[in-house]
Amino acid sequence: MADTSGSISIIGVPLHYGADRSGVDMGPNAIRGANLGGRLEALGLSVHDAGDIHVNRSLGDFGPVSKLKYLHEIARVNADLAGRVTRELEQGRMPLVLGGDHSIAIGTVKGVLQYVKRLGVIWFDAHTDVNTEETTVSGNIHGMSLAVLLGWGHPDLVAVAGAATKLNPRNVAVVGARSVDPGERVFLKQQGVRVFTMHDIDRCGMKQVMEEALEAVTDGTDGVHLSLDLDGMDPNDAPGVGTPVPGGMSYRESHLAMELLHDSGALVSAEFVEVNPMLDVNNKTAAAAVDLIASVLGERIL
Ligand code: 4U7
Ligand code: MN
Ligand code: MN
Ligand code: MN
Repeated sequence: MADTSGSISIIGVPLHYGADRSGVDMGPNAIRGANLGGRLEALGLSVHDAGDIHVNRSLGDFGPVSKLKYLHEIARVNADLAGRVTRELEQGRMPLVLGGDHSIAIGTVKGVLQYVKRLGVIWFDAHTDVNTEETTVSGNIHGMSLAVLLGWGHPDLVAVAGAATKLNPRNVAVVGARSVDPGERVFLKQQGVRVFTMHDIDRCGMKQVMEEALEAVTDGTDGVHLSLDLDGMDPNDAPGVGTPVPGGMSYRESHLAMELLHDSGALVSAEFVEVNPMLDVNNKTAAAAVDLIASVLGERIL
């Protein structure tokens, strides 16, 4: 496998259809605008901005066309994204994908899976994102992306980059969960996905939770992807998200998680999603995203 440790490729995905709420499409530029490039260059990394994946802007007038809102455009954008992510890895660069809503994990992770067949995933989130067409109440695809990546969900989404391109549930760890729908609970148990809830973090601390999570995602894999939904953080520290849930991971706990993931040496790709500048307070959430990105890529206090 190519060594991507010194070279980063930023890919923006200004998609909001998976959340069915505007503003999150401005996330990539809000994160870039919080001095992302400068912070990464200060770490000695070579930073390449690949620009944004194109999203059709004119679908609002038509409204949702099926139970899965904006299914066709979301599938198309994710297929594009998957191709771009694979290409960056082939050229020796670590993909850093900026959302956009969390439905973009479908494209990011499937793109990485083309290159790293045995991939572990840390899913940092208040939610578990394992709804399907059968269980979803909202119809919002950003609540389905992890199910799709495990091979379950609408065929048009599972087919992105090939239906065989999927994760092993044993190598997936959700960290920070505190809002899980009834149908999701059943699915998670059936699949055997490791879920570290806020209760686990309260009881055992972030250090132990991340050690157990990293053990699961590195066992028999060749690399780890970080899918970080900013709503995993506490809304006091990251208010600019569309689906905030109280009682989340603090700024310091989130940092520690990133530092331990960096120290594992297993990180091959990352994405930071659900930053909504229209809901943000003084750019706090975009700034927190940049702080966490820098931490997971090796920034230290001393
Ligand atoms: B996010 C929800 F019902 N589960 O399916 C749903 F609570 O990517 C929320 O984690 C999904 O932000 C949140 O709509 C998706 C809801
Ligand atoms: Mn979430
Ligand atoms: Mn999510
Ligand atoms: Mn959300």
